[in-house]
Amino acid sequence: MEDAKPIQSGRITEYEINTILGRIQEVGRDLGKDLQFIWIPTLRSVLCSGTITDQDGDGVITNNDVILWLDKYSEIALLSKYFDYVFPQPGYYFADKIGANCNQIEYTYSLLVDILRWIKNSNPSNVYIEMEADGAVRSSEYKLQRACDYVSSQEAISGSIWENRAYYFDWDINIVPYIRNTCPKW
Ligand SMILES: [Ca+2]
Repeated sequence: MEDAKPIQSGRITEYEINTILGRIQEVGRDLGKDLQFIWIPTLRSVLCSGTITDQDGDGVITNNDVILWLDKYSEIALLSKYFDYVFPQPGYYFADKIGANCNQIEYTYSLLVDILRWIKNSNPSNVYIEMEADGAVRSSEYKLQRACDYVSSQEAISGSIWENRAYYFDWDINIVPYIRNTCPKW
């Protein structure tokens, strides 16, 4: 590829990602195994860095500006072709706000729904979601609700939870059944 582009401040280039993919496929052939190349990018790096400005020019900052911001700065649509699956981390469980280092705009449930709709509609079909939670769900109704919102937001968009998902649950796998006591489809 001649148009190798530095990704995220030059830490890795598109050319290098393609080279890693080639190596994985080569090893997979040697071993006779179907190896997969999976990417779990954090959306917080795009959503929290910088002050989100009025992208659509209507004078107010709304969900639409956040979606246009993602269109402008996310590299997921560009790079997902190199991966078997991509599971963006919405960051909603961890961040109550986004923009200017997670301190500018409320990360509301309606924004989560719009961001998941963006994941589905503005990215290739191998892009899904990472479910996110940690031990705080055990002691905080608020955190448990934020975790369960990942289920209802997928259902709001697709009528059901997405068929492929990655999971972040800190170090304790028992977090998953704990959350499922409240929202069984998590
Ligand atoms: Ca606006």
